[in-house]
Amino acid sequence: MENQKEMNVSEQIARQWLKERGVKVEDIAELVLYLQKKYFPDMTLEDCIESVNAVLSKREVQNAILTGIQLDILAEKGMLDEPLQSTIAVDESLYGIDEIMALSIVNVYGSIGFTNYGYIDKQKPGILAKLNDHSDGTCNTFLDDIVGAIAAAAASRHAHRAAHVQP
Ligand SMILES: [Ca+2]
Repeated sequence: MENQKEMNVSEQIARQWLKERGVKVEDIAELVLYLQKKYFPDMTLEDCIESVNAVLSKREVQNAILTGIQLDILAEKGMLDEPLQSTIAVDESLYGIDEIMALSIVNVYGSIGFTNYGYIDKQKPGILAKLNDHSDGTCNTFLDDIVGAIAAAAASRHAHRAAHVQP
């Protein structure tokens, strides 16, 4: 019971932080639709929202969201020690830990997630383009990968489920 309660708080805060960082569930659902619409033309935004919500209910996903956003915020405020402060604040391309952390989300629904994640990370549609625009001084070094990974995992979840209902 205590454990259950703790999990709920974690999901609640993870959702709240995503929202505060400018990412709505609908924004992530749009990425899922972008990934899946050519395979499932009948898929609706509502289906995608349902899948994103299922991904957000996973504890390992919440942990990645909380850790990543926390580091982004601390870097934005200049509160990390060097060399990490500069590395994260300028989103140094050789750092790579942001992508590694995102893989813990991608893994949740198996290996299709990797393909989806790689694809969406290259294309950067919708909210991902916004998160990669550093012109307003915000640091989204971890958040862009986390959002792409949630979308990739939600797309994999949908593909797995569709494979089970279709003959
Ligand atoms: Ca990144």
